[in-house]
Amino acid sequence: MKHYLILVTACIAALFFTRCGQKSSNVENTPEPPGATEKAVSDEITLTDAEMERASGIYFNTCAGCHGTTRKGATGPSLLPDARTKLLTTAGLKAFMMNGTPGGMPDWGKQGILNDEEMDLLARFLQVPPPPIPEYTLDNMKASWKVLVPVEDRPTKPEHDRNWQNFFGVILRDAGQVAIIDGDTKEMISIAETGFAVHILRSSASGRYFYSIGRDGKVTLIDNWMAKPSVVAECKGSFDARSVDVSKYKGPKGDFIDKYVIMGGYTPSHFVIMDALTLEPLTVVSTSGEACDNGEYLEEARVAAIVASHKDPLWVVNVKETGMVWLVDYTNVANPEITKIKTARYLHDGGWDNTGQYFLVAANASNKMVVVDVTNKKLETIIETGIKPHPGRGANVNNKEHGNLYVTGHLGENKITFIATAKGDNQWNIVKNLELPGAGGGNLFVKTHPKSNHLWADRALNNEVSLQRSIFVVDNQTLETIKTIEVPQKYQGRAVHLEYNKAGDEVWVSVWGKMDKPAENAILVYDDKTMELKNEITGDWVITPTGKFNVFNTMHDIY
Ligand code: DHE
Repeated sequence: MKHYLILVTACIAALFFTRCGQKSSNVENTPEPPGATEKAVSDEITLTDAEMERASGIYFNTCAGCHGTTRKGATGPSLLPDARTKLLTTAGLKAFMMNGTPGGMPDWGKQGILNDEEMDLLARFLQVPPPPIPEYTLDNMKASWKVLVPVEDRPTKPEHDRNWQNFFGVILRDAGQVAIIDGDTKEMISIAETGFAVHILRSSASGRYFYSIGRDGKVTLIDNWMAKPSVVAECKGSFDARSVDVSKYKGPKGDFIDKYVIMGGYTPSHFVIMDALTLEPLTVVSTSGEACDNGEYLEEARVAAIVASHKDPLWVVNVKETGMVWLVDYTNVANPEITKIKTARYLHDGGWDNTGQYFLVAANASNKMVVVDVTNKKLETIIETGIKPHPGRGANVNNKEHGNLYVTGHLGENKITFIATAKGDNQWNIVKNLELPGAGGGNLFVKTHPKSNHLWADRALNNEVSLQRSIFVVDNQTLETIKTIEVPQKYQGRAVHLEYNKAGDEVWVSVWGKMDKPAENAILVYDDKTMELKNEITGDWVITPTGKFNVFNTMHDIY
């Protein structure tokens, strides 16, 4: 994993800080950021050009997700010299990097991701001003755009007789690949080359295609109807990204099915609308703007979760730093109409309630869940939950006493929160805060299925190794934990992310181990009813599996 990280670090640093006309292989027109390699000097600390370039790459990979590219802070605190880092000093900053924090900062040093020399370099980098964010324009995107298999050369019906709506796309994070697995037979049928550290997959509205988005900002399009599902198009929409979704509104004549795709950029902060079948970039809209609470103008206003409404031609675009939820109408993509709703900071991940009217999103640095009434285009309510809510897409539990309950876990404390969503006096009340067995938070994902009476939760970011390796099963009626399952000892890594099969009777879990030890990585399949392990999907190709996405459940937003 380490060697790959260093390689990728170097590549991304090169993208950000190229000089003398050097070009990345992906993006021929990548512009040169002004002053990016100028020598940085603070009162006591200096970095050479080469150190600045290397430190920027390491920062980009390990820190920017939580602290922001401009280092103003988001899920994690500000890392600007004036605010904080000079006071902490090189030794103090290194201690944080080595040990992490109970609030969710990973222990990069202890995990062996950063060595002493790298932590020292990064600690010095954090005490000088950050480099500016480079531009990335529609022309840059067009230069990166490739159609590998034109639409007219793609199959008109599936080239296999597999149950493709039960396919799983599994992210092989550090291999830069996505595995397509037949959910009925558990066979790996294809490995698609997708690019650096794919973050999520989403299914097209028809389910035929998977879209992946990577930390390199690249969207790839995978065709599940091909005999061997493969990448048929790709386009890089930004330097860095986490979200992608498709147009899911049928419209009077099914006009928007497999019509558009939207990707959200972290760096630069913008969203891009592309043609869903070719990935031709069509429209770019900057998300920089005023913060929801104090009106401050923020250039770094990254796009966090994006979801697509099934009821209206709308995408819900969550702008992290400004705390604004944008409802983007895609009926006129050349000039999309946008409704901007002030909520809370910093927006991260979320999902639909069971009716598809309300979208619930974590404002994780405010310890709140925001509820947006998407049908009526307004803020519904904001709910105090716990320290750093992290729902993923959340889960919709069908509880006999309270009706539907939307569920989120928390990174910063041991709390699984159940929120009543059914209309009536109890709507938006927390009906239960569940403590899982063992101390501390670190829950990343929860999942259930309409056909199941169980909610499954991981604990991947807990400080305790045995809890990182455990998954927890909760009864949807009593809302109590009924089983704790530690993954088999032969697999060494964190148990992360859960996904049901189409029928809702199996739960798939990744064991995210080291890149150079595939035998210690696995995708485990549990029987949802008996909670027994029924399949272990392993092989040389199972390298750092993280998110898994079932075609049927993803196209219908079943969670
Ligand atoms: Fe994620 C979802 C951002 C770290 C695996 N992650 C999301 C979403 C965002 C996000 C904004 C919602 C996307 C959507 O629904 O449109 N994630 C970030 C970060 O900024 C952060 C904290 C740090 C970073 O630098 O990336 C981060 N995420 C991680 C991980 O370390 C995980 C465990 C493995 C990895 O890929 O690095 C991880 N994130 C995931 C997964 C989802 C996700 C699997 C989708 C869950 C789902 O069921 O939809």
